[in-house]
Amino acid sequence: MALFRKSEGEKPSDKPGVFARFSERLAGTRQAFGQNVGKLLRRRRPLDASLLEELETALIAADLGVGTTESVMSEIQKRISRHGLSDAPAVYTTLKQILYEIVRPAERPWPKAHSPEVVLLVGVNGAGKTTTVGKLCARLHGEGQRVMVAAADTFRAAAIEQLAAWAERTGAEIISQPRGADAAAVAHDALAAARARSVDTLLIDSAGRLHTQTGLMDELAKIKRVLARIDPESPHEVILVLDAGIGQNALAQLEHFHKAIGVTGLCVTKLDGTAKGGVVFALAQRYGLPIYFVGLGEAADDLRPFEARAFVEALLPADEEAA
Ligand SMILES: Nc1nc2c(ncn2[C@@H]2O[C@H](COP(=O)(O)OP(=O)(O)OP(=O)(O)O)[C@@H](O)[C@H]2O)c(=O)[nH]1
Ligand SMILES: [Mg+2]
Repeated sequence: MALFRKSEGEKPSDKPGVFARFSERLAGTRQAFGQNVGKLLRRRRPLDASLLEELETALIAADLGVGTTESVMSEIQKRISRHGLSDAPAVYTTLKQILYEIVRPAERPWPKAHSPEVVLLVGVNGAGKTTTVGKLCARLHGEGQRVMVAAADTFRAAAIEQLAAWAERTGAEIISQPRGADAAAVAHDALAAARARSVDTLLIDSAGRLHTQTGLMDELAKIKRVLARIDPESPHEVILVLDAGIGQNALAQLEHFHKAIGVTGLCVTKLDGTAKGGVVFALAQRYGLPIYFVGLGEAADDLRPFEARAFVEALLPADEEAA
């Protein structure tokens, strides 16, 4: 069975549903794009140097980040001369296409290559790791999978309880040890149990940490080493969970975590409650990692596979809708 195939209610034929959900939940970021980019480009204004300068500022204000804005602007310049663009609405259409091309490679299904598929979720405090594990449990359970979670955040008793509550709600098995236990030992026991019980997917929750906390970053490396002792290819995925609300800081977090332990994919959470979702473009460009999922709310079904087209359309709607 294909892991993470689209579940009920979001088959490719159900694009309007996916588009509507993205549109509705991305209201904050859409407003940021509308106020900055949309307002500027939807007027029938001739294309000149000042328009392009204002566009550059607008993209930075919409949280694309300086580097991504620069590459977008240089691509726009190329297409202006290639296609003879002459007014703002033509640039709007071209910009949408360029933004789509940036995020399109990040829309990649999670490859199913192992059984159990071992997934380690990492990130700073409060990014949404435990909630994402819970939502993934619900999603995979809905696909008929046998799912296990490992409570490798052993710092707080509340963290273990939070995960246990998700496991109970979603029918997942849980492996935990009392607070203060060695996180790597929990991960080790969980993988051994997952193999013995023919689990399809093992999701390992981890404690929030900053890259400056060397001891905690070393702990992640230890979890990886210990897992690899049982299955040299595991963990098969290391997913960095990033809170979209932190804007450009997400990029620095990606740099640090990637350097420290090697990240294989991203989950961008809390896109529903922020105006800073433009950072997704910068994240998609950096390292070319897949964005497996986005968090569009707190409920179990608010974790959605990233859809590049729906994302761009939500932020920069078609001219007729946007007017
Ligand atoms: N609106 C919204 N809230 C979210 C989303 N994902 C997570 N949250 C909320 O963010 C808060 C923190 O989520 P957790 O899952 O506990 O974060 P964590 O990374 O496990 O936190 P630590 O274990 O303390 O490091 C909770 O209140 C979640 O409900 C999302 O996509 N949208
Ligand atoms: Mg947590």
